[in-house]
Amino acid sequence: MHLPPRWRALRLIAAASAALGLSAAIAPGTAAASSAAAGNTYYVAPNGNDNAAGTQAAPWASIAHAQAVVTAGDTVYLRGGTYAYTRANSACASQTARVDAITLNRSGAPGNPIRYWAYPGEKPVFDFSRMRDDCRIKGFDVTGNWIHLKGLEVTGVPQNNNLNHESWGIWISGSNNTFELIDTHHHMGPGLFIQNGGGNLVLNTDSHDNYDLRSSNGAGESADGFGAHIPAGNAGNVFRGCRAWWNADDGFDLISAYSSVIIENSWAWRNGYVPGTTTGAGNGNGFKAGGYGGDYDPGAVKHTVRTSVAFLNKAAGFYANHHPIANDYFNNTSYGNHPDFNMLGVDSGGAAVGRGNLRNNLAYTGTLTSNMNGTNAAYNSWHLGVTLTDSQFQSVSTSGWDAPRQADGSLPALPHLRLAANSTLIDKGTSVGLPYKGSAPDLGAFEQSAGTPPAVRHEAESAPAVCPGTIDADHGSRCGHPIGRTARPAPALSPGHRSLLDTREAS
Ligand SMILES: [Ca+2]
Ligand SMILES: [Ca+2]
Ligand SMILES: [Ca+2]
Repeated sequence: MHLPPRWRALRLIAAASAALGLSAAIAPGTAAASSAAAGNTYYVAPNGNDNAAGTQAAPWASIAHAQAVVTAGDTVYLRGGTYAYTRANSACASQTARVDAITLNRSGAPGNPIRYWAYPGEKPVFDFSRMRDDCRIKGFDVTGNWIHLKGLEVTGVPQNNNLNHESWGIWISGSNNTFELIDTHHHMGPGLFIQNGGGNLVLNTDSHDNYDLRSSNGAGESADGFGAHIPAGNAGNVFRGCRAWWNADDGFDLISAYSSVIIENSWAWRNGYVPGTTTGAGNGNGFKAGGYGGDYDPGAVKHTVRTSVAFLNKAAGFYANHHPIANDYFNNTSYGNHPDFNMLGVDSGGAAVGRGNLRNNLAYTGTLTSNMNGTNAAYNSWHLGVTLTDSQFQSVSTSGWDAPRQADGSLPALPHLRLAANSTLIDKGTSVGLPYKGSAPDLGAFEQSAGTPPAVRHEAESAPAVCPGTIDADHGSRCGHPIGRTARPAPALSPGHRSLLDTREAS
C-alpha cells in the first residue's frame, strides 16, 4: 500500500465498520439460516490447511480449495494477511498463452451468489508479484456467474516477458458478478477487466498504480484502471463509486464494447503517467467512453458516464475516442484535463465529427472542450457565458482524493470541486432523470443545493436526451436544445488525436 499509515489505519477502520454492518445480515446461525439464501460458511486463512475442516477454528489455506467445495449460497470468509502466489494453476502453453493464478469458475445462482468476502475487519491481500510464469497472467480469472468478491486487496500481477500487451489483475468473462470494495493495484496491466458477460457490478472499488512496463505495444499503453470490452448481448455492466488513479494508460476504458455500459459516481485522476510521477506513459484519459479502433462501426452502442469527476489526467477527462454514436455525459466535473471534454467521434463516412449528448457538465481549467461540433450539448458550464474562478468551489484541491471510504464503502465526502454555497452554477442544469435538490440540477458531479425540498423526478426536458438518428455537423443544431448554436464544419484532427487511438488492449 502506498497510503500513509494514518490513512491506512482509517481505511481499515472504515472497512471494518462496513463489514460489521453487513455481517449482521448474513451471520451464520441467524434468521438468515431459514432463508433460501443461507448456505454453508467456510473459512480460509494464510496459515490454514486445505486438509482441515474449513471452519473458523480450522480454516483452509487456499481460495482454490474453497471454490472446489462451495455451492450456490455459500460464503467463504477470507481471513486477513497475505496470500502470496509464485506460480499459476497451469503451465504456460507458450510465451503468449494465458494462465491464471486463481480461477473462479464455480457459479452461484440468482439470489444465491457464492461469496468470497474479507472477514469483517480484516484485509486479505492477494499478492501475485512473485509469480514467474513466462506468459500472460490473470490474477483472478472470474469465469463463473453470481459470484461476489468483497473487501479483497489484489496486487502485483507481473509481465515476465515483453511479448504481450498486458497481464491482468482481475479478468472477468462471467455474468451477474459483484466486485465490491476491491483494491486492485500495481499490476503490469489493467486492474479490473471485463472481457465478456453482462450484469456485472463493480462497486466502490479502487484501481491504481498499474503500469505495464513490458507491453509489446509500448510501455504503459495497456494498463487501464478499469475496462469493459464486451461483445453484443451483454447488457448491464456497471461501474459505480469507483476510483482510478495513476494508471499508466486510461482510468476507465470502454473501447470495443458492443453492449452499453454505465459509469457513475466515479473518479479518475492522474492517469497516463508512470505511477507516482509526471512522466508520460500511455493514453491518459480519465474516462474513455467507447470507440472501435477509430473506424465507424455499425454495431456501436451508447454508453453513459454520469456524476463522475476527472482531473489532472494526461489527456482528456472525458473522451469519446472516435465513438460512432452519441454517448450520454451527464453531470460530470472535469478539471485541468487536456481537454476536459473531447467529443471526437466518427461519422458513417469515416469523417471526424463531434459525438455526445452533454448536459449539466462542468469544465474548469485546462482546455475546456474540443470536437463539440455535431454534439448535442446544452446546460453545461461553458454555455453560461461566464468565466469561472476558484470561488465557485469549496475547494479546488487535487490532494486527498484517495482518502479512506465512508463506513458504507461509498466515496469519501470531500469539499474538493464541490460547489460553494454561493456558486452561480447551482440550479443551472436541466433534468436528465437523476435526483436533484432545489429548482433544477446543479452543474457538475455534486448536487449542492440545500434547504429546499428534493424535487421529484421530472419528465425529460423537451429536447430529447438522446438525439434521434445520426448526428452530424450539419444537423447538430436540430437535435434540439434551447441555446442557439450555429452548425460549423467539424474541426480538423490534430496529430495528437490520432495518437489517442487505443486498439490493442481489447484483445
Ligand atoms: Ca493505450
Ligand atoms: Ca486504454
Ligand atoms: Ca440543484
